[in-house]
Amino acid sequence: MATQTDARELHAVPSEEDQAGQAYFDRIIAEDSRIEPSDWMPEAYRKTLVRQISQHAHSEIIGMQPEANFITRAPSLKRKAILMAKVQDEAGHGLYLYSAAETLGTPREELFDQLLTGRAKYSSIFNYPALTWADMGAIGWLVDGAAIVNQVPLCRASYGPYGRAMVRICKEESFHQRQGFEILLELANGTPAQKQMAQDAINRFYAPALMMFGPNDDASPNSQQSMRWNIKRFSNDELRQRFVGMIQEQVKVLGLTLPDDKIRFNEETGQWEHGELDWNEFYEVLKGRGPCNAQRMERRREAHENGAWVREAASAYAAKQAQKAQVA
Ligand code: BYC
Repeated sequence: MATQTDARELHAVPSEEDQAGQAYFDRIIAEDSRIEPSDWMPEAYRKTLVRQISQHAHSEIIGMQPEANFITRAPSLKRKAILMAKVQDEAGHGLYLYSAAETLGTPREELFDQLLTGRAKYSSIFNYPALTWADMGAIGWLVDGAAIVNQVPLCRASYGPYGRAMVRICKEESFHQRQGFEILLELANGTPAQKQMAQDAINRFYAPALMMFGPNDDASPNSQQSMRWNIKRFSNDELRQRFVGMIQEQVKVLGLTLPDDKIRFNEETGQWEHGELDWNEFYEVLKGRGPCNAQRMERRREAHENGAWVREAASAYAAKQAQKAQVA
């Protein structure tokens, strides 16, 4: 009888099917082509994708909260309609992404459970409060702006359903960024108090937006492997520097400033440089100790419970339709 160790060793020898699968996978990645749901893929690749795509989905869903709080406080009907559309877009992004993650074999209920029990991460940025109307501008310009810089390369991610979902998401994010910029532009050209409100929002969101790209490259455990698999195309620092270069130009149009006197273009490296970020603060937020973590999670759990009847009704309807189809 095989001992446990023997059984593990036997299991460690890849089957012919796995070897052929691995060879196919390696070729597709080397050709910079796409892996589809029915293709063989290494378990670690599948796991990384479920992790990243589901965290991204959770971020979209939790990310609805800071802006949703301002729908009733928008300064005009037009602003209210635009903000409602934006928040709905974020819900849509969450749904495309949960669908993409499900194609990897993890059911949505399990992903929800991971979020609701605090086992899954979501973007650090959404644990900061939105205090004034100008924050709607700063979120659109800086948060959606950072999201675009991070996500445009993900349109070329090697996993087909993820890359395809990102194409539509990025189109909508560019509208979001422009609406945020426009809110700030109007405030910046308003009264001195309005201009100050816009500056204050930028001051508060600048560093947290830069942290959205993740830890510095030398502290990023997943980047190298994700880049080898063509999931990520650029490192966290490369994208962060690109973002700084972009916003330091745009802020001039606003007639406002970024709260960082270390921003400069390094001619030698061809990269933008910026001041040190407070990584202690970042890890505190990741551990659930940011300014709004508890509030965001409480609100999410409440919304999930309140939506139970919708899920039940949808399941009952689906079961009824399936039964009808069987009878027919
Ligand atoms: N916040 O090895 P690393 C939006 C985690 S939604 C929290 O560099 P990776 C919007 C990371 O997950 C925007 N956690 O990781 C919505 C990892 O932990 P685990 C959301 C972070 O995966 C509504 C650990 O730290 N965008 O735009 O190679 C309204 C080490 O990091 C963060 C996406 O999700 C963070 N900021 O790279 C408005 C984009 N950074 O999993 C706007 C897709 C890092 O090992 N995701 N961590 O326990 C990605 O591109 C990558 O997952 C990341 C991290 C760049 C975020």
